Amino acid sequence: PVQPHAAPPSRHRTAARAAYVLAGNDRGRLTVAAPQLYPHMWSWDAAFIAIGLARLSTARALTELETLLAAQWRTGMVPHIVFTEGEVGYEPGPQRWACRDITADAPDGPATSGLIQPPVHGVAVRRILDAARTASAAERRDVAERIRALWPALLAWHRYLATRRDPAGRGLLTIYHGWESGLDNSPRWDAAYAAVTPDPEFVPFRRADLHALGALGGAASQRPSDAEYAKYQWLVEELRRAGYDDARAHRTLSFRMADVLTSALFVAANEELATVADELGLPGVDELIGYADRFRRGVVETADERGFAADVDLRTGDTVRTQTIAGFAPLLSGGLDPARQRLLLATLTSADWCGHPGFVHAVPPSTSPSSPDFDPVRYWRGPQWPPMTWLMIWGLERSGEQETALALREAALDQLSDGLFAEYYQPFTGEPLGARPQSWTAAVALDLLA
Ligand code: 2M8
Repeated sequence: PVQPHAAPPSRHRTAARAAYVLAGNDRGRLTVAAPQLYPHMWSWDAAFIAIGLARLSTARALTELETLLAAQWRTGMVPHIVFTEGEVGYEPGPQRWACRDITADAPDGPATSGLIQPPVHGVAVRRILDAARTASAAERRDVAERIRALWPALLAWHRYLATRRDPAGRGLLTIYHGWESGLDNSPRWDAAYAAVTPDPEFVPFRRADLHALGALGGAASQRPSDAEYAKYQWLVEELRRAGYDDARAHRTLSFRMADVLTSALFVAANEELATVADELGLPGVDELIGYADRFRRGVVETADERGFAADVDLRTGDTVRTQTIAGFAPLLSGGLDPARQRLLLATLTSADWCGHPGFVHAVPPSTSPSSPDFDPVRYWRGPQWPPMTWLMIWGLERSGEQETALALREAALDQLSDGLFAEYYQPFTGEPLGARPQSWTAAVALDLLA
């Protein structure tokens, strides 16, 4: 007999495959972002992975966050990469960062990078606690205890961001590198990168990413260009020369952007953690709500008359308006007046975005196909990224926009039903691009299918 609410069998298969992918990328206490291209732990990947793992095992999901937070710096910074020992297939590797040789702020444990990534970890903590709701009393107790143990690290991370990454208190987080945004080569950063000039003496290192992608059958046209990479590498060098010191970085780095999407995610993470604190009787509720309020104001202040948000170049003071997915940041932070909220939603579903008639799946592209900067295959300049779709669905559901959320969810599930869990997708052909299987893609699939 057909069960009216049972998911179609192909969805069960997709979920099973996603779980299999995460198990395959599991190295015990961490999940590598993608075995060939990214054989280490990445900070915001780990958060998405924990969100997916929470559907399988709250204990294993917590382990992921514990591993990441064990690599926290003395400043409270959570590094964007935690290196797995013995893996040499990624550049820049631990020798290039040399964090421990350069600053006493770096941790004694595993080697790390010296940058950050968007702080979605609070969202993951909330999801793990939610997943435990239907678990046994013993599991619920264990989850609560482990979150309690992580709490000082989580608070220190948010305090680091709110102070050292927003010293002027404007409610926007500063990034020192496009890598910090997670949207590495997004057109958002083109103007800023135009002013980054590597020292002529500086010798760029090998493009290990192209080598790894080539082995997977992918083309260089799917990754950032060599010219972009030379600048990425040079900024790492500048950061080393600044001793990984935030005060010096704010003064000396040739890339300093106020990142509106990271800031909106910070708002959401603060709100989520505040509810966790409330539920578990943990300290810091007022502080977290204070951060959420301050950064929500910061995000909304950048929005235009249609609610579309922008980044700010802190070196020039320019507001940088680009047709990228970051414009939808207010859907994650909240705070728009109802009229602009409606306009922003209409933009999201319009032909300039998800509703483009040529798209195979109506999910948001990283850059609008109407933008002159759009490139359907090149990384963050056009392709659709499943974790971004997940964030939009999550933000919409959370703010009560159920109808749009549901349509996105269905489109996302269709895209993910190829079972390949690619890093990103060509919007017009549906072609899987980049690394595969990519852990965070499998993780968000698992969560959406649950
Ligand atoms: C990509 O970034 C790394 C650098 O951090 C790279 O290209 O080598 C981005 O997509 C980033 O958002 C992601 O966290 C990382 C690992 O999946 O890969």
